[in-house]
Amino acid sequence: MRDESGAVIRLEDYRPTDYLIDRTELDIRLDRHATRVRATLHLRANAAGRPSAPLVLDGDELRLISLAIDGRPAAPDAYEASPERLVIHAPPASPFTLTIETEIDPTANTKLMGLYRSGSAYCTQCEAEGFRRITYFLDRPDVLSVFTTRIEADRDEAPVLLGNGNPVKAGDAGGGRHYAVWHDPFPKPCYLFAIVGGRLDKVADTFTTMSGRRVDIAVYVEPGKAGDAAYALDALKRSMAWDERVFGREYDLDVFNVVAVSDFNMGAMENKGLNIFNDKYVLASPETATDTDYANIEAIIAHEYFHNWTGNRITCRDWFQLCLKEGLTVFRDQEFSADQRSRAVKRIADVRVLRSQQFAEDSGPLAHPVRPRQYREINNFYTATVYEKGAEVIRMLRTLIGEEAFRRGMDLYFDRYDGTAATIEQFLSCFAEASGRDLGHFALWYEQAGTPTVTARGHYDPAAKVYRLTLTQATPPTPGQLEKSPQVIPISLGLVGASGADIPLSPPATEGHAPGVFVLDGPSATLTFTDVPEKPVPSLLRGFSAPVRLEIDLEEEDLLVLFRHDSDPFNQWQSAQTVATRAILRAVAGDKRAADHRMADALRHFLAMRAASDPAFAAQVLALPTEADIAREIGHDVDPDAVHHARRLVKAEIGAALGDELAELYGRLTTREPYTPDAAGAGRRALRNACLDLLAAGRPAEGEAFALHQFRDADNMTDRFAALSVLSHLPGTARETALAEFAERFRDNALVLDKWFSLQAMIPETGTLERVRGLMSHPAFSMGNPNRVRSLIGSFAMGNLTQFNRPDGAGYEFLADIVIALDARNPQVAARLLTAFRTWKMLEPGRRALAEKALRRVAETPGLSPDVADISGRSLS
Ligand code: 0A1
Ligand code: ZN
Repeated sequence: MRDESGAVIRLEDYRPTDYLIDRTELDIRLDRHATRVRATLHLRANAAGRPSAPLVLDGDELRLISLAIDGRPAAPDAYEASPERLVIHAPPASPFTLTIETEIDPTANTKLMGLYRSGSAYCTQCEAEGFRRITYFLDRPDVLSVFTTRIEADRDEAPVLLGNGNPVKAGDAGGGRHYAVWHDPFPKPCYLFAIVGGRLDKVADTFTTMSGRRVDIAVYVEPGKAGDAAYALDALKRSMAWDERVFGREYDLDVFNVVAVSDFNMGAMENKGLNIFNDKYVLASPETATDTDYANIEAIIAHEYFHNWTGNRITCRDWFQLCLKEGLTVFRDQEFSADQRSRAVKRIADVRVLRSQQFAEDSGPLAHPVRPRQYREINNFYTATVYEKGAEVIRMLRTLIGEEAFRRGMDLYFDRYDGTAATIEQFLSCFAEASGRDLGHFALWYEQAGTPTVTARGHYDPAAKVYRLTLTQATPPTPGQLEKSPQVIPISLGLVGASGADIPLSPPATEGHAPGVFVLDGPSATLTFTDVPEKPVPSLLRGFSAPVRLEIDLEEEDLLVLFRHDSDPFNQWQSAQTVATRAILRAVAGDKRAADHRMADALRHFLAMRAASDPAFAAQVLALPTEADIAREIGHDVDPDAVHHARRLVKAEIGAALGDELAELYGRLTTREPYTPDAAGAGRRALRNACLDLLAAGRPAEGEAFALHQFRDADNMTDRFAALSVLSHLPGTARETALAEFAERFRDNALVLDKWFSLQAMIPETGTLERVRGLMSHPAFSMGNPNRVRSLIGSFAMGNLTQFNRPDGAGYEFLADIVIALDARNPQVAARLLTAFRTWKMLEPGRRALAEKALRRVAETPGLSPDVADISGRSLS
C-alpha cells in the first residue's frame, strides 16, 4: 500500500487481493550486514480477485538474490524486481509456489522497521508495513498465512532464537552456527510476524489456562537485567487470568514470550506469541521506576496480551479498520487496570490523557475520524483518536446497550469472526444482534471527527416541582468535514439535592437504558424530571460517559456542592478541576487574586475528610489542570506565557492558603515502610508528593527544604524523582546540585537518564532551549535511540508550553531542524515529533506566524519521507 509518490489511499477503493498466500516458509540466516532470507510462498488465486492477474508483491529497500517459480529458477522476462516491488507477469496455474531469496542489512536499518539490531540483538518490527523490508510479500492485513520460520545464527552471538508460535526443532548448523524452527498454526497477516535472536537473559514461569493447558511464559531482557523483569512477568500472568475471567478468552499456544529491546519506535508490539517491547515498558525496580512506570508496564503488558484475541485471532481487513483492534484493546486494558487498582482514579487518569492528547488532536489540523477514510502514510494514524477515542466509543457502546448485551456481543464477535480480517461494520453488527438495537446512528462516531460540545441549561419550577434540562450538541468543523451531524451521546446524570444526596429520577432513564443514562441523539432535547422536591444541582456526564466537552452554567457554589457530595467520584474530581480552571482563566484575564477562599476552604475540608481514606483520589484532586488544558479552554489567540503565569499564581495562592494543612499531611504520610508498587502504597506516595508540589508553590523556601531532604533520603524512584521534579521548578543551586547528583547516581541506566533529560527539557525558563541543546552532547544522548529523542526533544516540544512556544520562534526553529535531520534516519520518530505543532493554529498571531514559518521550512525540504511530508502537509492545510 506504500506509494513513494505520496498518493492517497482510500477506504472506498478497497478490493480483495488477486492471490492468497496459504503458507509461508521462511529460512532466515542472521548476519549483521548480510542476512539472507529465503521465503517460500504457497500461493493460490483468490476467488474474490481478478483471474490471471499479474502478481504484485510489496517490497521496501529489498535486494533480490534469486527467484524460483514452482521450484524452477524464474526466466528473466517472467518477472520484474525493484527494491519496492516484485511483479510476476503471468503466474502459473493455481496453486503455485514462489521461492524468493533476498539479502538485507539489519545494521544499516535505522528506521527500526523490518529486521534491525537493538544493542547486540536482532529483532523485528513489522506493523504496519515492515514485513516488506524482510521479503517480498502481499503486505496487507487481509492476507492470512500460516508461517513456519527457521532462524539460523552464530551460536555465540545469538544463543537465543525466538519466533512466532511454538518451537518445533532446534540444533546445530555447523561452523559455529545453530538454528531453531518455529511454527505458528494460526493464520496471521505478516504484520504480526516476528523473530528475535541474541544473547538475552530471561525470567520464566508457567500459566495454566482455564481448560488446564500449561503455557510456558517468559520475559527476555538484555544480559544483566533479568532482576528488573519480575513485575512484567507477574502482570502478564494477571492479564492472562483476567481475560479468561472477564471475557472468557483463553490463550492458544504452548508458549508466550515477551522480549524487551532498548531501540523501539513505539511502546510495544503484539506479534503472535512473541510480543516485543520497548524496554521502558518492561524493566522496573523500586530504585529506578516510578509508580507511574509500574502502572504503565502493567497496562501495556496487558494491552499487548489482549491483542491475542482482539487483533490477532480477529485482525483488521485493511488499515482503515485499525481502531477495530486498537480502540477495543485499549478499552480492554483500561478495564483491566481499573480492576487491578482504583476504578475512579484510573478513569480520571484516562480522561486526562484523552483530553490532553485526543482533544488537542481533534481541535487542530490533524483531526481525523476514529476510522479515517483516507491516508497517505499509515504510520501516522497510530493516534490518540484511533486509540483513545476508539476506546471511548466502545465504552459508550457498553453504556448504551448495557453490560450484559455488551458481553453477548463480544462473544458473538469472537465466535463469528475468529480467524478472519474484519471490519467495524461486522463488529457493530454483533452488538446490534445481541442487543436488538439499531446501531446505524451510533456508527457515526467512527466517521465524524471533532469533539462535540454539549451545552446544558437547567430550569427548576418550584410550584410544579419540575426540573427541565435542555441539552444541545454541536461539533466544530474539521479538515475535510465542514458539516457535522448530531451524534448519539449517552449522558449519565444525577440530580443532587442540598443535602448532597441524589434525588430519585423520574423518569429514571431514557427508555430502554440503565438507570441514570439519558441519550441525546438530536441537535437538542429537553429532559423533564417530575417530583423534584427542591432545586437540584445537575451532575452531568458522570464517569465521563461520552468524549465531549460539557458547557454548563453552574455557579461556583453549585460546583462546590458537587465537589463535596457527588456520589460519582469522577464528577467530584471534575467539579474541583472546573473551579480551578475558572480561577486560572480569571488570572489570565488579569485578576490578581484569582483563587477565592471558597476553593481553599473546600479543599481543606476535602483533605480532612478524604486524604486518609482515599489518598490516590485526593492526589488527583490536588493536581491543577495543566497549562495545555487551560490553553485548550481558551481555544484561540493563546499566549502561553500568560497561561503559565496565571496557573502559577493560582497554584501559589492555593499552596499558601493550605500551607499548614499540606505540611502537616506531608509529614503524616511520611512512612518508613519498604517500597512496594501496589496501588495503596502508590496512592499514599502520590498524595504526599502532590502536597509537596503545592507547598513548594505556596511556600518555596519550605518546599525546597522538604524536597531536597526527600530527594536525598528517598529509597525509591517515585519519591526521589517527585522531589527532583519539584526542585526543577525552583531556580538556584539546590536544583543544579540535585540534578548533578541524580545524573551521577544513575549514569549507567539509560531509562533513568531519560527521566533526567525529560525533566530538564520541561523547565519553564528562558535558558531551557540552551540547556536542551547542551544535553544533546551528553554522552548518554543519542539521536539513534527513540527513547532518548522523545525524552529530551519530545518533552521540550510537547511538555514545555512556554519554551517551545518562545515568542522569538527559536523553539519552533529548533524542532524543525531536528525533524529535518532525524527524518533521514528514522522517519516515524521524526513525524511523531513534528505533531508538536498540532495546536499551532490556536496561538496568538505572532507565534502563529513563526510556527507556520518553521512548519513551511520543513514541508519545503527536498527528499522528505512520506511520514514527515504527510504531517507537515496536513498541519499546514
Ligand atoms: N500495535 C501496537 C502499536 C505499534 C504500532 C506500530 C509500531 O511500529 C511502527 C509498533 C507498535 C500496539 O498497539 O501496541
Ligand atoms: Zn494496540
